[in-house]
Amino acid sequence: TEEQLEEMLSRYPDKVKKNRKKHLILKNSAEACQQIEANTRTIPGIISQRGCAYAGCKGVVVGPIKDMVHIVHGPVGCSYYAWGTRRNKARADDTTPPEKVFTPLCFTTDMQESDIVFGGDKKLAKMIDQVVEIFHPRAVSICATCPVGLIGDDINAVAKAAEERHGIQVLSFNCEGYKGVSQSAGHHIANNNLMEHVIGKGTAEKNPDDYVINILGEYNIGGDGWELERILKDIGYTLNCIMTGDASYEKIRNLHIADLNLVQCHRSINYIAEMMETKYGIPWLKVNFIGVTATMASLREIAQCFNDEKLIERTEMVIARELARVTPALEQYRKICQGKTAFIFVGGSRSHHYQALLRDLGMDVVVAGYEFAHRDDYEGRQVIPTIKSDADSKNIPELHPTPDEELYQEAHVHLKMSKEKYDELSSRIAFNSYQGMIPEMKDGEVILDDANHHEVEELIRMIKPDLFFSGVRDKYIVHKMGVPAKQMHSYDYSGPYAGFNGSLIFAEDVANALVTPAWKLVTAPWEDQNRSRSDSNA
Ligand code: CFM
Repeated sequence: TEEQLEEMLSRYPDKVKKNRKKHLILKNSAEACQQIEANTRTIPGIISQRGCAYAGCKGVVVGPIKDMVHIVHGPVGCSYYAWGTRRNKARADDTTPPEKVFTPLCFTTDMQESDIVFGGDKKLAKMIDQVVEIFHPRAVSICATCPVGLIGDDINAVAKAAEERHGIQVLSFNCEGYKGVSQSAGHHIANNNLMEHVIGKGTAEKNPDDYVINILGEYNIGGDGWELERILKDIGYTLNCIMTGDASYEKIRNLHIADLNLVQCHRSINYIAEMMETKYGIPWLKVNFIGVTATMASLREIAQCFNDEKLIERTEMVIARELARVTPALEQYRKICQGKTAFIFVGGSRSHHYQALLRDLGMDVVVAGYEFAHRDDYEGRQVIPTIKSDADSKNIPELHPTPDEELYQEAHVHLKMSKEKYDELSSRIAFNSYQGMIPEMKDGEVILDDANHHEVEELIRMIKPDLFFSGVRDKYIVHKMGVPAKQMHSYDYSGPYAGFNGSLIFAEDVANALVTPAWKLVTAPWEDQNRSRSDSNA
């Protein structure tokens, strides 16, 4: 209730309280448009769950590209903590042999004090030479960490010289950690650079009869992308590229040959979706492949996008077959999950996507929050023109691509239909748009931006959800409160969670967590009469 939220905020100094209040909404559909503050600086001293711009660029968008070597120019810790923990899986395929899959490796210049004092650019140049000689990658990326920007190493000049020496593309990303208020800035930097220098440079051709699609913003965490590949290929689509989960540099160069872009994670990749729409005319469709109901709805929408009855039939056939296979087991798990509540706090899209899957299991999401999403991820893209830009958002340049003289085609041509048919379809299918998370939430549920430890603990104490979904930083605190917690970034070594097979694995994991008797044996600090409040915080 409002009073409980007020109580949670009452522990803050006035100025902090005023700030945090804007990041918190109690859903009330009677209010016309509930506005949230997002993508602004975390108050110094507050322990936020956010990451940095480097994490968003190297860790999220660029790092999963498997046939490139990604060099982290910086202290070894920056590289170490972006090494494998996200579980973005990759494997060799028909265009990328095993010796060109570098995902399991970790490359860093391991900057030392002397590099900070005398500059690290020579070390970086030498490292590129060694990497090319030993590993023969198709391309190289350099990602800058905070000290690189502070001392002024010119990674762009190093990259340019190395390109000339080796004849392969060397991309430099000025994604110093401090470049933005969160990893979201890093997504934007990565999107810009890939759009300007990689996408559209390939010469692959498509078969004009094929239905060629990309999935943007799918990173193959725990193998999610492979499950989607299985389903979409089975229906009959030509899956050009999943960006960037298990993606190759080669495929990204040819991203532009698709007829339709599917956008899974809007936050991290909406820039590329939008720019490709402008430059090539390729329409994009926001999808959600998390949960059986959401997956079915997305598959049906995609099928509608191409004017082909056979595709629609085939979609229904695959859906029917998959449903028959997973429903009986899901029903069993649903009996355990029914009526339970969840608190979900993840980066910038999962807190929305997983609500569909939890609803499939009969669960309600009582609190949902994002670490670093923007207002459009909460309220919908229609608010974008009203978002105030500030010094932090101006830090990242906006690219303004124009229609490509050779490759631009109108959306209806991409989708192989008449202009009239496309206009008619657009009235039913929301191309190039996203509704955000808030419209799908129920009255009385809490929406929370950039939460911190205090707020997470207080909300759990007040609401006592049956399950908490977040990351490793608060997982164990929540365990100690007697509430099972699952990591929604890495899936705790499980997965895939996407598509039909994923729903089943997720349901099993959730049901296991709910029936584990251990949680009832933990005495939450507020239930322990012998401990004072200050003890429990210690
Ligand atoms: Fe997109 Fe992601 Fe997410 Fe994200 Fe991330 Fe992630 Fe995430 Mo962790 S790209 S915004 S920056 S869906 S790494 S795969 S789980 S915070 S909600």
